[in-house]
Amino acid sequence: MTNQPQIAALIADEVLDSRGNPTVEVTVTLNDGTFAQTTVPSGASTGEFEAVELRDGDASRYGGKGVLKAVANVNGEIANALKGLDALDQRRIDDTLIELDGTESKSRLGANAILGASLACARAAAQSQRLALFQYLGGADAHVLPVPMFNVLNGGKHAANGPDVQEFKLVPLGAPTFREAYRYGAETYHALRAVLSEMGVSTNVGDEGGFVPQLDSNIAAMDAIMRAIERAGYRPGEDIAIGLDPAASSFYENGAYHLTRDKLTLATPEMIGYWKSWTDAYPLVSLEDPLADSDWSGFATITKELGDKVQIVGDDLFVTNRKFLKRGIAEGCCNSILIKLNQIGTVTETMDTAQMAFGAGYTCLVSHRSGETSDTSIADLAVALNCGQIKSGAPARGERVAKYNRLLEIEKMLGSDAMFAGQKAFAHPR
Ligand code: 2PG
Ligand code: MG
Repeated sequence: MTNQPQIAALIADEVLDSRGNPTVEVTVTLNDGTFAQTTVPSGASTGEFEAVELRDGDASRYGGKGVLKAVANVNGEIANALKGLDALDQRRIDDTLIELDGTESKSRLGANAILGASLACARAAAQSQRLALFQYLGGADAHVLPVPMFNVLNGGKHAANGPDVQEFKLVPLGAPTFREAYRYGAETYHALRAVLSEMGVSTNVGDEGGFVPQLDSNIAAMDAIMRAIERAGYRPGEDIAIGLDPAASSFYENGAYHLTRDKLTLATPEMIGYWKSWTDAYPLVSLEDPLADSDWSGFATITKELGDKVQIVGDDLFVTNRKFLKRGIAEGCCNSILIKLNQIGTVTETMDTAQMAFGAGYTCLVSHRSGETSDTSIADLAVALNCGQIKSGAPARGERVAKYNRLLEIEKMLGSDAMFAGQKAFAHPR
């Protein structure tokens, strides 16, 4: 017999996330005495085919958003099924969870319950082996520090009265190290606050810590960001590029894109033309969900037209699911995929999706959710995958900087082995 650590117990609880909504926290104990905890994030602009987050629907508690059912599923069925399993066999743990749930969408037990269990097990296993999570998940080769994408200007579903475009992100790809990239981002964030103040618009912040100015057009936000980059003393494009997540499904209705700020209603070809003009005028390196998640043929067209200039990222389109990524690869949609653990629901499936993407020459961008906690697992996941890109919101607000601060720690642990992805992270258009 081996002395592999086994799962001894799982205990879940209902806690609150950064938006004040309930979420699932799971603590796993192993028979060697190790224990580890994780908390599950939650999205607002969710893809139609994401794994299902189980909410109680009891209007008398948290407006129906309670997660007591998901918590009970962890404490009951899930704990029973996982108890005694080899804690180091993550694939078996995750397969057990998937089979136990029995649905394609993880709607019976809840993707929040399942991810909480899956990730807590991975964290406990790493700890029992005295490894950091990134080393446990990524092995000896995990050494690439991702380029952070700092969401400094929020709109869409993350910010009432903001731009239609959900995320305007600073991409400090010219920095020599992660630590310096973090500094570039924070300094430019503060410069942006000054630029917006001078313009006489609000510097209140949205769900991901970016400012929410009331501007007359979406492109006005781009100009403010360009000014902020320069004011902070950086060269747009060379030191700091720009990434966008329009989250276009959120302004797509009846077959057209409705840009309220611009007073425009656009069909797909015009929407593509709109993004083309932005790509020509600004140092854009990443464009996520530029079209709605039902607009597969539009995605193929925009990838063909702009994919050699800018990374086209599928988030709502792929929902971290191999089934949709496979279709995207076959149809030439995107050259990059957003990687979110809770869109698919287990650690193993998440990593399998990333591997499929790499195999097809797609880049991977590891992502937080708009509803977050202080859990830092995604920082480790990004390094484990050596994928070179992460987005975790602004370089401000506790739940956002927790991930970036964890990357500082990882960079220090790796010492001279650490390699900052930099420009190279964006050098592989399909
Ligand atoms: C996104 C995410 C994270 P949400 O669209 O990429 O920024 O938002 O978590 O609301 O889906
Ligand atoms: Mg997105």
